[in-house]
Amino acid sequence: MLLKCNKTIPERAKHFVVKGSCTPTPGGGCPVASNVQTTPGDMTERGCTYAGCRGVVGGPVKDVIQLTHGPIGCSFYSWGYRPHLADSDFHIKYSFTTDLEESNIVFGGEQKLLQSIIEAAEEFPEAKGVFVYNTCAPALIGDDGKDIAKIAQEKIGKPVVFFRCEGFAGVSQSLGHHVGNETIFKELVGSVEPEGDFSRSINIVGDYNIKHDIRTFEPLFEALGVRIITRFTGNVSVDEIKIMHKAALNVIHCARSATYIADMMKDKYGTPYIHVTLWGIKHMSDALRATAQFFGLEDRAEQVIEAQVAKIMPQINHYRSRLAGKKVFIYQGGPRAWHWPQLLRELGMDVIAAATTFGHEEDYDKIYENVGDGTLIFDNPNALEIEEVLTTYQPDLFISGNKERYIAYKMGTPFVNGHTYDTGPYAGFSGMVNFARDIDRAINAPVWKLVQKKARPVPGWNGNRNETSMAEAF
Ligand code: CFM
Repeated sequence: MLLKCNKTIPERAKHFVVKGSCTPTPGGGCPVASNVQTTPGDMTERGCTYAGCRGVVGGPVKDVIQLTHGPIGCSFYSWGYRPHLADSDFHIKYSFTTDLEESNIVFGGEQKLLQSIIEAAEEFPEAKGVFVYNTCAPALIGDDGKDIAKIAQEKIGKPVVFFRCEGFAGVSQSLGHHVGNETIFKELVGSVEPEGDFSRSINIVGDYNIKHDIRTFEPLFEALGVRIITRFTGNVSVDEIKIMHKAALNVIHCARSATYIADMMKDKYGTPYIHVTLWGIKHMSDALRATAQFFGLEDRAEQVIEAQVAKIMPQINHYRSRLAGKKVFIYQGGPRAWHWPQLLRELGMDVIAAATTFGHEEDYDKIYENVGDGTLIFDNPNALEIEEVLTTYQPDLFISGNKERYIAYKMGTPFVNGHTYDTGPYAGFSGMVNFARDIDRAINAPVWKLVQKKARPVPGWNGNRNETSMAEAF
């Protein structure tokens, strides 16, 4: 399917399908093309491998020096945009960089890296280690950062973990997740053997504590009698990562960014894992049930679920009565686009268009499974495509990130920030109420009475960037 705005890049057609009018893959999955290099001319919103490693997986570790080996911009623009909160703020408050300049590119940056690690460790003795992220520049000139990390580790007497996550390495930030998982697993997991009974313990794998999501569900697992030892990687310390191999079960939330480490733990330590969703009433209940079943605690799970659901239902029913029948366009980085259709149905709403920035085949298969016929599913959107979809599909709500917020407002579409949350947290039972409240505020805001609510095309613009410029259209 080719949008009007893609007349000049017909390669985009294979990244769009409509469920019900496309031929599924032989396995019954979604036939959309994904996880491939962006076509030249397509102004992608994707991030780089460094972004996925530093911003998503490594960055939330709360007690290490987060050091970017590269030009200063890589450090500044990866600092503080994602609210992976913790009960301390060292990882958010400071950003460290080797600040590579022209002379370092000419003569090499290794010496500067070594000095930076030592200086930062001396300046902040409270830090429990150093995470060093490689960027494009030192990778291109051939700095051996891994070797420097080894030397530095001996000098400072704390772990120095080097991530080979140079930005150009993959087609999106997704490779950075993989690099982050693999490096942390190899360098840290299992490096300490604690005493104690871990028979009723789990790791939450792939939750990054966006706006304190973990606070909504950690007490629920505790109420089952299950202890979370490591949260990979939201509100987590280096010492907790070192012992994560002791858990009896890995409970995976974000399958896209963190199944890698669970697979490696399964191979090396035999740790089983389950995939769950921790947003929404049905999903959260299912997650507690599946965890309880593993430990033979089914009765407790039913008690916890019953009490929690009873508590939130009056508010959920209130919001449902205000939101029922509304149509949603959801565009997220990856899995949230398939985690959330169920949750939106619980509020009486339907997804009519769904997209991801870097989802893989499995993510699109899950979206396909979770939406109805007629839903547009597409991959790696750009701003013009988003405008066209808002115009032609006329959703009542657009759930996406801050990059898209003003496209939505410009087009007159109510918007909720699904990446970093408008208020949050959104996970767990109590988070579901926050999510419903934010959606209600967006859709039923009085401002829509004053402006035309539905997305509309710019007058005179036919969607083809070559034929009529936006400036002419105005
Ligand atoms: Fe996993 Fe995430 Fe997501 Fe992700 Fe992200 Fe995020 Fe996301 Mo933004 S780890 S894939 S790289 S659930 S930062 S907490 S919201 S794009 S859908």
